[in-house]
Amino acid sequence: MKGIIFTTLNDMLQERHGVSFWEQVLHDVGPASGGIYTSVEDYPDAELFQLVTRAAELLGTGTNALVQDFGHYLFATLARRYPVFVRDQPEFFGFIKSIDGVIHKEVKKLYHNPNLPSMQCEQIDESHLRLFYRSPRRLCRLACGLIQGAAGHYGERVELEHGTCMHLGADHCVIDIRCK
Ligand code: MNH
Ligand code: ZN
Repeated sequence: MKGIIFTTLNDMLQERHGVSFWEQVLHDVGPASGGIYTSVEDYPDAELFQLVTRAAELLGTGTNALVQDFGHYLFATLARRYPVFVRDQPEFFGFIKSIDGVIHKEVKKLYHNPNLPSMQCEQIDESHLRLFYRSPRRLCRLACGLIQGAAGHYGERVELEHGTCMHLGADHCVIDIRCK
């Protein structure tokens, strides 16, 4: 996993819960990296899962909810860092449809060996987009949060429905996005 994911998790938890909370998480997890993350390096996926799991335990919230919140927060960071991707897409569904073929394709040129999901889209009707998420990392909750962040950016009120899920034994996840 790219360092930007870790530095952003660090930012979010520190901003919302204080520097001592983040230090507690690092202390409890004892990551091999020492917890000093830089955006240009790669860190083990397992380390991210450990950090999120411990933070959720300390906060008394569910891991799924925290991962989704993190996705929402992460969208703002990514959009600030790569404004061209939102600038090029005037509409919310257009933006979501551009993730696989444009955004993550560019990410592959910018970063060395990024681990990216596959996200295919099927437009059901003008207010309903169906997303097929596939990734061995099974970060569908992160995807849901990123989608919510993007919806907020485009001023859309959305309802997400995540029925079919890899965490429930399916070989892919389906996320239905409905604009209200
Ligand atoms: Mn996207 C991971 C860039 C928008 C879904 N995304 C990553 C990574 C980068 C990245 C970099 C980290 C790759 C790695 O660790 O090796 N993503 C972007 C950028 C934008 C973006 C620059 C827009 C700006 N991404 C989105 C949106 C979604 C999304 C919107 C949601 C639908 N991205 C993901 C998911 C992952 C990810 C989910 C986590 C990896 C995985 O699921 O396998
Ligand atoms: Zn899922």
